Amino acid sequence: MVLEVKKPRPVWEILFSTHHTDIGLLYVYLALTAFIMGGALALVIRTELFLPGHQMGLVPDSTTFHRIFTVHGTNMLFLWLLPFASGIGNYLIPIMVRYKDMAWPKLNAVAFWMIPVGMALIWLGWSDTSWYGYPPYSTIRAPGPAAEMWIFGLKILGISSILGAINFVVTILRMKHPDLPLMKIPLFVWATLITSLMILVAMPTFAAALIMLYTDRLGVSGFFNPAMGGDPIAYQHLFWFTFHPEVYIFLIPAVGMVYEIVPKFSRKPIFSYQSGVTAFVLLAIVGFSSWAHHMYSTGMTFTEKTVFMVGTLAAVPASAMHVFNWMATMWGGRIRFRAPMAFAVGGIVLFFFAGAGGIVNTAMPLDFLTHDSYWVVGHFHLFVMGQITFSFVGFLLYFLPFITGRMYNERLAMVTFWFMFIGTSLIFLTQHVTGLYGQPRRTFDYVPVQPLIILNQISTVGAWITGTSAALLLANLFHSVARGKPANMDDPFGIGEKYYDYARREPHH
Ligand code: HEM
Ligand SMILES: [Cu+2]
Repeated sequence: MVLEVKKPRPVWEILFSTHHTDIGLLYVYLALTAFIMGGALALVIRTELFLPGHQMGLVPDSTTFHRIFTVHGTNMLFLWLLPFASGIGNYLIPIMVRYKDMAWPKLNAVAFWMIPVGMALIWLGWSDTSWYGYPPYSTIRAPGPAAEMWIFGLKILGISSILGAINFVVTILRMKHPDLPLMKIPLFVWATLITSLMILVAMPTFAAALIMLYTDRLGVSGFFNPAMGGDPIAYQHLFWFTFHPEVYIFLIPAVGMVYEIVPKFSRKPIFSYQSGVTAFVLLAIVGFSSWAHHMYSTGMTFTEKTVFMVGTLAAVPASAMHVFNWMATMWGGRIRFRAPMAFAVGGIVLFFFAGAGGIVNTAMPLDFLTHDSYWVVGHFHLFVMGQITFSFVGFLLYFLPFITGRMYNERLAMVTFWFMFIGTSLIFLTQHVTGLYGQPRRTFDYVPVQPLIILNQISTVGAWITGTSAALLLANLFHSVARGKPANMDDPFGIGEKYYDYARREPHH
């Protein structure tokens, strides 16, 4: 059951493989690469903002700044979060549903190999449309071919995730071992099933919006051009109908991973499996009922706003169900606070703050204060960097011995955790206050007043600390793969439990 890295194989054998563990690892490698590349851009952004005014040399002009945060945002969401979740899913889902591979292994390889293509388009295009690509800027002013490359890059990534989602749904629902009832599959499988179904509902809308954006740019249509009878706000509805649910598509796999970690390291079964499943389903529904909370300030009627406010607030109990479930699992458990557990628990703490900030955005009168300010940047980063990235890193460490047969350095991993936790809190909790002081997002300069300077400097120092933690993580991973101590494969974390759940019980093909 311990594999790949132990018996070296020629690289091309892995690259041309259609086996789900190989594809899974390719996804994970690509995602980690993207995380580091996107993180480097984040450091550039924050360093530029260390002082008001224009830091000569680092970012030559405001257009370059726009290009940097556009690629950073697009990269982090579509090349770090989605591929990492798909990678772990590819690796584990067939094992967890007891089938020999994904339902369609070749399709699986195709879906993976579309991602490097999309990645190349996005990085080489270096678009400045922001990851929203809102018209009219994206249709009238944004320079080509950057914007076209961004459109086609996202298009390819979107199709890839649709293909991947179909494969997951079919694998889980059709290939599942007949002796394994749906209400017995691990919660991580439920998480993957729900996110895949959400992708199938959400993505086609955005695929259509991208085509409309492209033909608008060509001048052959005017879907979003008022002069031709179009409506730029329509784009925002299409966009958020996909991308508000998308935040749950990012979040739910991370929640599934926490469900793998918390019970094992608390040495207690999950408090309530049913409430976990229920909360996944509720989150999926709520995800689609709340897209227009991104658009309170676009002039909707009071009734519309109220409906979306209630729809959005419904996410609170659904998310809280997961958190209560984790806390009740930990309660009275014999907790072993090793690094994977530290990352999971740290993620839960940041999840709490992210949710609390979200309630403020949801309350529509308050949203008029926070909208498009740094508050929002702080809020959604507590999700994407806090809860989601923390869960991913925790899971990666947890899973490492299983993949490589070797152990990472526990002490270094705990130092990494504290750096990342303190750094992330410094950046993004502070940004809430920055936003209340009125700093708008997506600008590379700010008013040189004392509070703003200090707040930005705290954020930037936090970013450097977080950057250091990422470097430590990488060093630990490399060291562990090459020279780590052989792990005790019966019980690598001393939690009195075999990796039994992840051992293949069907023959390898
Ligand atoms: C050390 C970690 C990070 C730092 C310091 C950082 C910093 C930033 C900054 C300063 C912006 C520009 C905000 C604006 O002006 O609107 C930004 C945007 C963004 N970041 Fe990050 N980021 C980090 C990690 C991440 C991660 C892990 C993700 C996703 C998983 C992510 C996703 C995004 C997205 C989606 C945007 C929005 C871009 C846009 O508004 O068009 N970031 N980030
Ligand atoms: Cu939203």
